[in-house]
Amino acid sequence: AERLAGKNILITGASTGIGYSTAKYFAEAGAGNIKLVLTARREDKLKALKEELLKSYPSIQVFIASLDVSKIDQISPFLKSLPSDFAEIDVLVNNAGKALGLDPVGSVDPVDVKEMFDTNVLGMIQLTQLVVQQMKKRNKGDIIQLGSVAGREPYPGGSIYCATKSALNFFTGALRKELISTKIRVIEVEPGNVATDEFSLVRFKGDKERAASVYKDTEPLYAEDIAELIVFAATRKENTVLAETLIFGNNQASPFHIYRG
Ligand code: 8X3
Repeated sequence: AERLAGKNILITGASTGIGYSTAKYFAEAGAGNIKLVLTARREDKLKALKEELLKSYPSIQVFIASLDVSKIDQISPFLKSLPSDFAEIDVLVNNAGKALGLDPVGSVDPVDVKEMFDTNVLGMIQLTQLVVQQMKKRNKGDIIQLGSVAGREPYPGGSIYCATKSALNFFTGALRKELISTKIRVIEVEPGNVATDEFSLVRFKGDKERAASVYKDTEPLYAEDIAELIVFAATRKENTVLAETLIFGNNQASPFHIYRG
């Protein structure tokens, strides 16, 4: 808790899944003394989360704002609109992201290609560029990136999603190297399958059966498992950077190696 004391943490995609769990885990780990800036497209979901957080941790400060990171023109105005108490970001969690479909090259809808790149890559880059400017001025801060096993090992049907996550991985690696002389830490977590409420449902456009089949007969990771890792990374001593962490459920060892008992 001491290592998080007074910190201002910005989480994108906080309405559900890993972002939602990460907000809760930071609230808990912050022992009442942190600030959270929570963004997502759906403000009603953020409102409910804010109420829930304040009920359990009345002394934390929470600011919510509707933000679609794929609309990159809206990112700078959003940062400028933050109340002064929330304006300096100590920890940025670039969580917002999505996969759409599992179609082979030749059949991927160009609308999906654009949406994945806009969200997972261009929005993430724009937000990071703006936040890193302020972190550089203060010579501190943590940038926590949601990568994926898909950014390390491409799989059939994942051409676009894998390309976005490998773009994130290389962007992140370059940034970490640029910042070696600073106190800014650049951290990437790379999950395998995580059974969240929406990731596979969004990928398969509402097909519940297909979404459930991804995790069927395995014990997958859950959003909380990734949230725990993110908070762990943010609470290491200042000398320590969890640069890249590949994290799987115990029944998975690659996109192709999944034991279904
Ligand atoms: C999520 C993991 O395997 O669906 O990033 O690409 S996977």
